[in-house]
Amino acid sequence: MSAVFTSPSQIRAQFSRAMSDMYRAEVPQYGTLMALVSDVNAEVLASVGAAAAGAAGQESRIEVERHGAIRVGTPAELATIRRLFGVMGMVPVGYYDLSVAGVPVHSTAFRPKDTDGLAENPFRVFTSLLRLDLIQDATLRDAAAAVLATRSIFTPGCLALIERAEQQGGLAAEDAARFVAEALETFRWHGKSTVDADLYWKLRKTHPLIADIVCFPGPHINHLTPRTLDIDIVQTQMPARGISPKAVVEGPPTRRCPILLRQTSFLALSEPVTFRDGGEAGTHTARFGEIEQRGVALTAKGRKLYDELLNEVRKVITPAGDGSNADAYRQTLGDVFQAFPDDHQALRQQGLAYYRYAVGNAAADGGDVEALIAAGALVAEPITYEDFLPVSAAGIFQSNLGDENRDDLQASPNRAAFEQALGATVSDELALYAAAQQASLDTALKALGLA
Ligand code: OOG
Ligand code: NI
Repeated sequence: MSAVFTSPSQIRAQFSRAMSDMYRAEVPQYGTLMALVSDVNAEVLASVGAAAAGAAGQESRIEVERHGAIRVGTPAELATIRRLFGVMGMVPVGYYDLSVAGVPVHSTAFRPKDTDGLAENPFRVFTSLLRLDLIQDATLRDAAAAVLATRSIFTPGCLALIERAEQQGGLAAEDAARFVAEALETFRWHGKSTVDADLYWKLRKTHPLIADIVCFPGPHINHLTPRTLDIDIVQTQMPARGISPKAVVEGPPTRRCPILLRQTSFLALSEPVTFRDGGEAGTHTARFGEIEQRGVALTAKGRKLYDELLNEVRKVITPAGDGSNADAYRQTLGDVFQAFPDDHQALRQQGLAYYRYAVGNAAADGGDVEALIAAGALVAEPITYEDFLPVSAAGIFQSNLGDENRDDLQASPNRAAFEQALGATVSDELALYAAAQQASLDTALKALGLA
């Protein structure tokens, strides 16, 4: 029966392409950035190859790989977004509390969670839910809630097709194409605010992010991020193409063996907005550009070391928004991260990162995993980190909010409330990597007759 359905991965690929086309038409710098990333990736593939850039066997995926980000206003919106992404085989993975960094949201990433789905199309969307409970001014909080209560961010056609997909267990080709077109509408930019100018400015003064989430018809996509194989080259070449990146790259330093995720962004647009009451028009800055480079996924032990080292760096130096201490920051980051092993054998043997095992060319004489690897009977490739980093995400949020005043926030992670809003639990990303590693090892040992 399912043979008549378009696969979730195909729908996801179609949707990712449609989103990219829409965003390129709305934000021309995104097109410029895509061209730059594609040039640099081609150079890297030709010079050192995919494996050296931390992307062994991922040549075809790299070309279409990107993530996006949206921010929704209510639990009901989040719950329906989950069902919408579910049609495309994207499920919530990970919980990110951004209140620790002064941003009144908590988040998850919708993404394919199995190895095959990631290989078919790794599109992900970082999705944040506004936390009205963190707005202290009760009048403003109520006004924001009232605005959100009246909007409907999904087209009727989209809702009907989500339901059909859930009931049938999939969508036929024609429905899938219509679903992609209808779903896209939720993420479109609208320059006309749904509120009066006065409320917009009040919310914006409380926190620019709150205005961005509350005052528009829907959760416009705020960036789409292509994956590059060398973020340092892209960062240095951006100015020549008329793009000025934020001063420092978020995440780990430049390394021989890339780990986790490195990201940099640029402020894209100050967009004209008009208001419901015809109040004086203004500009709103919400949409930006970003690039990412992905490395090997770290185990809990590796992640602990990463977090400790990053903390140590930030105790000595915090990157200034204006870039004035960027060189010193890079220097300190590099120095402190000397303590993080930078070759795959060490990372693997010390249990710091995850690897995918496969049968090698040499015959197996038995022995343990290390002996099999040393003999060439078994090979280990890094498993790519498919998720996000809260400290980096906060840096990305901040660099795109401007330096306007905003109220201080109380750090208060609340995963239970997030999952209740979502109507589902979020998967534990570390458990997914561990399972992928174990499954690959089991399969390889069986093939060697050693199971
Ligand atoms: C999301 C920022 C987080 C990332 O790549 O870490 C993010 C947002 O600004 O809505 O996209
Ligand atoms: Ni992003």
